[in-house]
Amino acid sequence: MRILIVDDCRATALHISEVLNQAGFPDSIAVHDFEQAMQALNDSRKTEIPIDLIIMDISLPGTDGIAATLTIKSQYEFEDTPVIIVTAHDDEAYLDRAFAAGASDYIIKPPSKIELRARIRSALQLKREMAKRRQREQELQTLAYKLEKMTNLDGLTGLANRRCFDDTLVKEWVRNGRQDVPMALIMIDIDHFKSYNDTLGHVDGDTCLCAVAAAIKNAVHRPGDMVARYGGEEFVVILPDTDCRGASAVAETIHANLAQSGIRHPQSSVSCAVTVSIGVASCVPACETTPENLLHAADRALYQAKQQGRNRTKS
Ligand code: GH3
Ligand code: MG
Ligand code: MG
Ligand code: MG
Repeated sequence: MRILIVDDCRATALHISEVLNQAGFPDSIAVHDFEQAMQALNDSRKTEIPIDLIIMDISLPGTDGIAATLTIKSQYEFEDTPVIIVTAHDDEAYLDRAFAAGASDYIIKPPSKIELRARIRSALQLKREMAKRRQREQELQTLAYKLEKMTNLDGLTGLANRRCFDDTLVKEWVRNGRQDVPMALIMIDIDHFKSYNDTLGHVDGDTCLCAVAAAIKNAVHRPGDMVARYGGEEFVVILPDTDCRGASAVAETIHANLAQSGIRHPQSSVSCAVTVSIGVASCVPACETTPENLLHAADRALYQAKQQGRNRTKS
């Protein structure tokens, strides 16, 4: 336990340090004004030997002990460091101000060994409990973040998953409808992926899925666009404020990206490389239609792309 004593009276500082020693806290540093106190705190940060508690006099030259406490407690690194105000003042106005500034306790000088020990122990106990609570909160936050990711992201590709897609589709439907602008859906299905898996195995199949996901992701750039894994080897893209022409251009970029990555497909009837078939649909969301209608339209277009020989886009 390292304790910082801030008192402009050297004799008092020495006395407190002796009392601390007798009370079982031999490691204390005495400083005599606010600047020296900040210096000691900054040194503790640099050397990573923390100061666990501060005993602060009120009457200091320049900045008084209460203002000093306020400054120290407002710094992120020291917000949990307890400050005990020790003063000759017994005016209750100081007591109020001291606690308002963030002091943990307030002792009238001269403190007895027993009082000092009891109050220090209590302040340190509170600090430990606070640290434990903060750690628990942090663990819970990390867990909540992981859970949120797990519910919204596809574990293999890192894209949004089906659940996230369903939510976003409805939100975008409402938003684009309100703005009276078209929105587009792109459905993408890998060609002959079953034979890819059957020939090269599921591990290579998974790697291929990730590469296709990247080719799709690299084709969309607007902040509101969303790429999701719809299921198995099917992907879907939501393009807000986009008509059929704009969406078809994105689809062509997806074909081009994939051609550029040149993933070999030993069994493809289309080419030697992995290709995709794409269905595009777009509409201005209105009362008489539903997001499902748009999804079905994209799905129908995809079916046509498959029927007409794969590795193409239909709208
Ligand atoms: P088409 O050109 O008509 O789309 O033919 P296809 O073989 O791609 O279509 P089909 O629906 O018959 O096969 C899809 C295959 O996708 C079946 C399965 O082996 C594979 N698949 C689905 N999900 C995964 C996955 O998570 N990992 C891997 N490796 N393969 C998957
Ligand atoms: Mg003083
Ligand atoms: Mg499929
Ligand atoms: Mg397929």
